[in-house]
Amino acid sequence: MVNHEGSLDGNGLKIAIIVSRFNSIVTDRLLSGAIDGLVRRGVSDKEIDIYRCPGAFEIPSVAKRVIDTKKHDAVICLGAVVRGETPHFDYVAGESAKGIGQLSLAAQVPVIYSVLTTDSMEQAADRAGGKSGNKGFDAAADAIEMVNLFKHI
Ligand code: INI
Repeated sequence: MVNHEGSLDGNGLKIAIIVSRFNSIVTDRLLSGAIDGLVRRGVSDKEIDIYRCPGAFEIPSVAKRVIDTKKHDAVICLGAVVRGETPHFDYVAGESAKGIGQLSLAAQVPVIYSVLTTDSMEQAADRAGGKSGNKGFDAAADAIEMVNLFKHI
């Protein structure tokens, strides 16, 4: 049996973060968590590029262009889509997830999906440094693990 898995050592890696501004009270916290998670695992803060876009809908188009630069070992996508009274939620959340999913299959580097989709701002805040942890911090670990896993494949 040969077990393949990626380590959580981020030394020497260059990482891109795409973060949307909509619901920035949440996405700013996801960003802080992601940076903290990367730096704590050895990624130099000079090797983190942050790209900001208006909303979660725009994340895939920005991520695609960032991937095309071939400058990064992984791309982390951060956003927060909160269900309101309109069907807009479903379109924005669906297109964002679909676009990021397509990129993750096509790209040669890991693309990490950390776009919160919640019914309320409270639920989103819980996942962005509140009682359910920080999904940005988790995304940092996922990105590093996936980079190191890809090296084994
Ligand atoms: N964008 C988000 O990131 N989160 C949301 O909750 C949201 N809602 O609810 O509308 C949202 N809308 C904006 C969208 O992402 C685009 O920026 C906009 O439609 C312009 O293309």
